[in-house]
This record gives sequence, structure tokens and C-alpha cells, in this order.
Amino acid sequence: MDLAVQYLRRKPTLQEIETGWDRFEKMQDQCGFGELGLCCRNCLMGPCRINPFGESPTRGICGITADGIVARNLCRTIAVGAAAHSDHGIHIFEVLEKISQGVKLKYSIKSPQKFEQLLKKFNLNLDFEKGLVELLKLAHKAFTSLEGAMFWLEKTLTAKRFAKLKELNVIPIGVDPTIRETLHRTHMGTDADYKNLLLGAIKCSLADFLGMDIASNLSDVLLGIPKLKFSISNLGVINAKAVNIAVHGHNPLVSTSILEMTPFFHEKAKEAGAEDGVNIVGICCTGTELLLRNGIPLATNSASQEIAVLTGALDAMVVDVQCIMPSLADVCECFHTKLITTMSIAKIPGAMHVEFEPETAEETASKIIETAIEAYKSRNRKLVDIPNICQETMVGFSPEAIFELLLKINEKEPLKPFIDNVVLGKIFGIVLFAGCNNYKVVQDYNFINMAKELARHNILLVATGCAGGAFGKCGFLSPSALHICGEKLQEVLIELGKYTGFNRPLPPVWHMGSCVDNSRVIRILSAIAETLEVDISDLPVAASAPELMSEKSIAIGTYAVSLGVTTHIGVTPQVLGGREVTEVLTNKITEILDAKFIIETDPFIASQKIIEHISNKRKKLGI
Ligand code: NFS
Ligand code: SF4
Repeated sequence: MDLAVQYLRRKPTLQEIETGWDRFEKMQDQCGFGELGLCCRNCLMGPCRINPFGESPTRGICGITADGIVARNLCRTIAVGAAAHSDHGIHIFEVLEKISQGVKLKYSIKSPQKFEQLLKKFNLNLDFEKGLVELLKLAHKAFTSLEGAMFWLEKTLTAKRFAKLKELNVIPIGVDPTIRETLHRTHMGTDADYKNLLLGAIKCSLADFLGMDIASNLSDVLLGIPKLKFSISNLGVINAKAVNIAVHGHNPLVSTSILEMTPFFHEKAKEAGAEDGVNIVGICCTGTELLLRNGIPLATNSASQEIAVLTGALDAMVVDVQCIMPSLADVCECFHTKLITTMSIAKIPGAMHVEFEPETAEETASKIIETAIEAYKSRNRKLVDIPNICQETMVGFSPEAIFELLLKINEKEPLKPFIDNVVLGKIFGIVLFAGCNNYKVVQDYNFINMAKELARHNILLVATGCAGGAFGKCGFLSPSALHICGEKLQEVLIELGKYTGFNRPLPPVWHMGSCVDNSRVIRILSAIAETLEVDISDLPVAASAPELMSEKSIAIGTYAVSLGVTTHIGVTPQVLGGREVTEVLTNKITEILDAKFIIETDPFIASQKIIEHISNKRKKLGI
């Protein structure tokens, strides 16, 4: 769908360079057993595959059923997603811990406001130093114990939801122990009851939420709360006259230190011939972190990460963890672009490795920028071709930024004007778009078409991660895209826009952050639900990951449902081989969680289903 991507992919001189789309074609047909989730290699008697048509073999060699295998695989997927998010959280935690111990670092607490907000939330009536130590203790307890997890979740979720989850006995026993337990129960000959496994999946997804909520909150303390601002998105943000460094991955620590060191290198870049100095652009969630906090332009989202290199004008691609395609090394090889890995757990053959440590962040960042400037000197100008496509992008819709805006309208009850608009149907509902790109879907096709359908029905859209990237690239994060909304929603966005100081309407899609910031959306929904004295599941809201790909997105989708948000997924998940499991996830689960999964690959039908779901919720609320 992205014209910049189409242009470079179709350019005759670049045809030889293999991208994800080529490899996807070569991979067809993909294995039917895998697609249905019916294969197991959890022990060396396997691999085992179950016949999807009910014929033999109907069980694995150990005797487990199709539903057992599918549920077990789902648990493992969620455990990996939760591990990725919580490890990210730990990286931020460790930096704050060092600060609390007085270790000299280049990082400092950028948001005292967020810090105080958290102290208040957790009833820590302490001064700065003691407060930080105690806050970190709480986070640590939540990572490692049931008691800690209970405390953090009880303070974060609605009372009704927390009680429900407690009753179901799915409160995580701490983030890390839950991941351990989940992996354990999926060992050969352990949990074979698909219902029990699905409860385990729910529990592990809640551990994911917890890890992510800690990561997102602590990142705000350390790096600042995103505020409303304008930037630009799509490949046109790469500047032919600058040394271009793309930052890609998820950990904002590396990229933030590069950004902070950049001003010291503009002169050097100019001396090397780059008249505009050093230009930082973002890809995927690392890009999103810098976009929301610092207004750094976003080059592209996940499926087209290789395409950014095809512009011939990236001098370095700096990566940290997650969603980084190993093929980048081969693509960079075709140009002068330096691929630089920075984390000890994420190396790529063919890339240069510069290890990141918080203590030496400045030196590391300097070395990386210098490497990019050196690479720039060997840039082949004949190969430079940057599509002149970029869109105005309004970002920074953190809960704090939204509340700040609403406070200007109603100082006493900030949520009231918002809720009133929902009651009046001017905002018919809210849909969160999350998740990735996936080569099984034309890139951004589901995002764009669903956003148009839903906005037309006056549904307010919020987005995170690569969904936010998709909307940035196509212009839906710009106030100029107001026309995609129904008239009533347009009125609301124009009215709210009056209070931002920008003298522009708000855009149809509110970009709330990277994937770990999905917890921000839950915090807002919880606040609305508490105000109305209902549960999240009573609200006219839904989530959609129409192009999901990663294990993290499965974990997020599962916790969204667990927290009461009915969630659409637009790529067939690898569970359909378990008929009972599928029936539970798409239907019966409503009985215990009052929310379910909608599996639908057609974006138009999916939109209809979401609108129907929201209408039903409105009816039940009597609005
Ligand atoms: Ni989320 Fe971000 Fe993108 Fe998907 Fe990957 S970058 S954490 S997993 S692909 S949205
Ligand atoms: Fe096969 Fe059971 Fe071993 Fe899985 S755990 S590989 S189903 S024998």
C-alpha cells in the first residue's frame, strides 16, 4: 500500500536484491500442520503431527490430543512474548537502579512528574531518593513474586476486573516466575488439559501486561512522558544531504544516547561533505519511542525495514532487540550501509557489533555516529534514490497528554467531556490498533481499510507499534486526514484541537506509543471504566491486530481479551487445528472474561464485526 515501498521494490536496478516479500514467495506453500498449530517437537520422540481431518494419527506419540498440542504451543508463544517485553523492562529498571545507587551515568530522570505520579499511585509518601529506591523495590517484587504482582495489578486494573482475575486464579506469580511456570507446564508429560493450559495462557499474558506496564512506566520516568507534537513519517524523511542513521528495534536506551550525542557530530559530518549534518530516523518501535518523545521522524514500519536501505542513503542502521530481520546484513552489503548490532543477546552474522552498556553509553553512541560518518564518505551517489514521500504526523498521545488536554475543558472532571461525547454517540466507540506487519497481508492494507471503515462510523482510533507506523506513513496521523471520519467524530476532533495550542484538529488516529505502551491504553480504559463504575468489558471498545506477526503480539492480544477488550486478529493464528481451543478463544471464553477473539482476515468483514460488537456494548449500557 505504501507508494515509497512500491517504488523502490519495483525499481529495475534493485530487482536482484532479495527482500522479505521474495522470501515469502519462495516459502509457499507453507506447512499446513504448522499453520493449524498441529505439530509438536517438545520432545525427542517427535516431531509429531496430528491429522487435521480427524483421521489417524489423532494423538502425539505421548498421547496428547490436538487441542492439548495447540494450547501448549500457544502457551509457549505467549511466554516468549512476555519474556521479550519483561527483558526490555529489566533493561530500563537496571538503569534506574544504578541511578538510585548513585552510579554516574549519562541518563537522569527526565520526568519527575511521572515519578511523583507513580509514588502517589503506590502510596509512597517519600522524598526523591527513598522514593526511587522503594518504587524500584515494588517493580522488582512485581517481577518476582505473587504478592508484588497482585499489588501492582490491583493498583492498575479496575476493581471488577482484578476481582474476576483473582477468582479465576490467573494472577501471575510475578512476571519471571510465571514465564518459568508456563514453560514448565508445556514440558512433555506435564499439563495435558487444554482448558487448564488456556488458563495458563491467560495467566502468562497477564505477566506480559505486568512486565510491559512496568517497562512503559519506568521508561517514562527515565526518558520523559510523550507530549503532543508534530513530526513526519515515511522514507522521504531520509535526507540525501545528511549522514543518515536509522535506529531500529525496541530498546530506547541505545537510540536515545545516539540522539543526545548527535549535536556534537554535526560539524564533523559537514566536514565530510554532508551539508545537513547528522539525521536520525526511526524504524519499528525504537523509532516510535524517539518519535513520541523527541519528534524524531519515522522512516518505516516492520515489513519494509529492508526497503529503507534500498534508498542508498542510509549510512548506518543501528539495531538493538526484536523484529530486526537478519537479512538486513545482506541488503546492507549491497550498499555502503553499516549494520551495527548493540546488544549482547542480538548479534547478526555480517554486522558490526558495538556493545552497549549504560555506563559507556556516550562512548558507544559516539563510536556509532563516527562509524556512520566514515561510511558516508564511501556513499555511492549514483545509488541514492529517496522517494519524496513523507506525511505530517501528529503524535504523543500519552494518557498524561490526553488528560492535560481534557483538564483544559473540565478542570474538575477531566474525563467528563470525553465520556459525554461517547454517550451522545459523537464518539461511537474506541478501537485500538496494535501489532505488526505480516507478509501474509499486503503491507498496511488491513490497517488502512479498517481505519477508514471504523473512522467513517465515528469510531475513535488509537494506535501503537507498527500500526502507528502504518498510519503515520499513509497520513492518518495528520489533522489533514480528518475527512476519513464521520461528521460527528470530526466535530469532536475539531473541538478538542482547540485546546492543544496548535490551532489544528486532532488526527483521526491517536498514536500512543510503541508496543510496550499498549499498557497506556489499558490505563486510560481502566480510568474511564472506573469513572463509570463499570468494567473495561462493558465499554464500547475493541482492539485489532490486523497484520500481527510476532509472539509479542499474541501475548498482547491475549491479555487484551483477559482484561475485557474483545480483540480482532487479521492473520490466521496457529490454533485452528484445535477445534475446542478455537471454540473457547472465539466464543466460550466470553463466559469467563466477557471478551473474546474475533478471527477474520477480511478487513471489511472484520470492521463490520467490530462495529456490531461496539453497538452491542452501547445497547447494554443503554446509550
Ligand atoms: Ni510490536 Fe514493535 Fe512492529 Fe510488531 Fe515488532 S516492531 S513491539 S512486534 S513488528 S508492532
Ligand atoms: Fe510428540 Fe508428545 Fe513429544 Fe510432543 S511431547 S513431540 S506430541 S511425543
